[in-house]
Amino acid sequence: MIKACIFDLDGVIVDTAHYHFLAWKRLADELGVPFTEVENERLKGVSRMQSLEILLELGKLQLDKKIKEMLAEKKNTWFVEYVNRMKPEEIFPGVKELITALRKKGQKIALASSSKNAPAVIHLLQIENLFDAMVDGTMTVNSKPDPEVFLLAASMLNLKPADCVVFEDAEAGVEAALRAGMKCVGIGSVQQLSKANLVISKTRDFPMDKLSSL
Ligand code: B16
Ligand code: MG
Repeated sequence: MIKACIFDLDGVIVDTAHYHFLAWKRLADELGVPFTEVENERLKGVSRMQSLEILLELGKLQLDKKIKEMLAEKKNTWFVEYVNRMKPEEIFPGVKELITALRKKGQKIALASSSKNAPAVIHLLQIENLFDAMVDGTMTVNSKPDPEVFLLAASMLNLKPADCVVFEDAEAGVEAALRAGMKCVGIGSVQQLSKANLVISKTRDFPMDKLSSL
C-alpha cells in the first residue's frame, strides 16, 4: 500500500528546470558547445558536476579539474541569480493543492532533489510546511540515476521503498525511483519517461484514485 509520495523539485514542483537550462545554455555558448533543449534532457536530475561533464563531452572538450570547478561555479551563480528573482506564485499551478489533498488522505510527503539549491528554492516558494522530510543534493554522495536520494527519503519517513511513489520529470530520476524499488509517476512526455508506471503531462493532473493501483 502506498503510504508516501516523494516529489522531485525541478520540473515537478516548479519550473527551475528551465533556469538550469538557461544557465547551462549560457555556459555552452561561452564555450562554443552546441546545446539545445534536446541535449538538455540528459542533464535533468543529474548532479551539477556530472551535468558539466555531459556538456564537455558534447563539445568534445577536455579540461582540468580546477577549470571544471570554476565553470560549474559560474553556472551555479547564474542559476542562483535567476532563482532569486522567483516569486512564490511560480510554483506550478495545483501542486500545493495536490500535496495538501494527499496529506489529508494520510500520505506522508517528502522532497527528493539532486539540487544543492533545493532548500533555498523551497524557502523562496514558502512551502517548507508541506514536507515531512526533505533530501537535497548536499545530503547524498551519488546523484540520480542512483537510487540513494529516494532511499534516504524513505528511511527519513521510516517507510519501506515499496510503500513509496516518486513524482519525477527526468529520465535519470525515473530510473532512480525504479531502482529504489518504488513506483514512479513521470511528469512530461510518454516517449521520454516510458519506464514510469504512469505518465502525466503536469503534476496537478495526478488522478489520486490511481494511488492504490500504480
Ligand atoms: P544544483 P532535481 C536537479 O534537481 C536538476 O534536475 C538538475 O538539472 C541539476 O543539475 C541538479 O538538480 C543539481 O542542481 O546545481 O542546483 O545542485 O530535478 O533532482 O530536483
Ligand atoms: Mg527534476
